[in-house]
Amino acid sequence: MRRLVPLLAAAVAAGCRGPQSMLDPAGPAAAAIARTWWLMAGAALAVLLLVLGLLARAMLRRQPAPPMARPERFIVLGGLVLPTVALFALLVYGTLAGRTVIGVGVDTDRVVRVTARQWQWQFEHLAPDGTVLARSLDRLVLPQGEMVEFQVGSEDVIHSFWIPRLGGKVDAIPGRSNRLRLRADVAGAMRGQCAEFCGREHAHMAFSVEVLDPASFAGWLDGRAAGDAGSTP
Ligand SMILES: [Cu+2]
Repeated sequence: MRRLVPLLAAAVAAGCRGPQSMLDPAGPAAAAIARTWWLMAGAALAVLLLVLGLLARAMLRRQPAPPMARPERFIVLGGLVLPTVALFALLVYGTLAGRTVIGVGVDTDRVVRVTARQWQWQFEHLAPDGTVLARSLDRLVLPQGEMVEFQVGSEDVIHSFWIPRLGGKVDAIPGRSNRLRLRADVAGAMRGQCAEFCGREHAHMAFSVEVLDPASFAGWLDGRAAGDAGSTP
């Protein structure tokens, strides 16, 4: 048992990592989502343990319980007050966390236009005047530590842009440009995925994300701008 517990804990923790794990956040938006997830999981576990404890107490009781003086109080407290307070607290916490997840009001360092189509992702780094500095397909290259505004749209059906280690999803809708601001604080490779069923190849509509340190990113962007901005990766 002494060996089993650390082994089990290691196995469970290993399941939380990986290039597409929302429980392994690499930026502020994903960190806010992971915090909310752990809070909800902890609260749900506490309620489950409470209910199981009460159930065990009732089942193990040898004598029949004496009748309650005011049984309706049990219903009002457990059935109305407890869920109302718990859900309201969660609503307030989730709404406040939502501002961090979308990046409301934060300053951005650069803009990337994301265009989804069946079944491919196109990424374009834009200059302040809107010209395309670099274009890539199914491969997103980002600078470490910079807040990036993604302008997400679609050419055909509704898709959903999602990089679990960086933040939440945003729908890619034809005729619209949805905004999402994300920052990658950790250099390295991760994975993004279309999160809205969009047809036969939906499950394969993934893309790689490469987060480079600022100097390497500047080199990559210069190489792209030098003449092959229109080419694929
Ligand atoms: Cu899709």
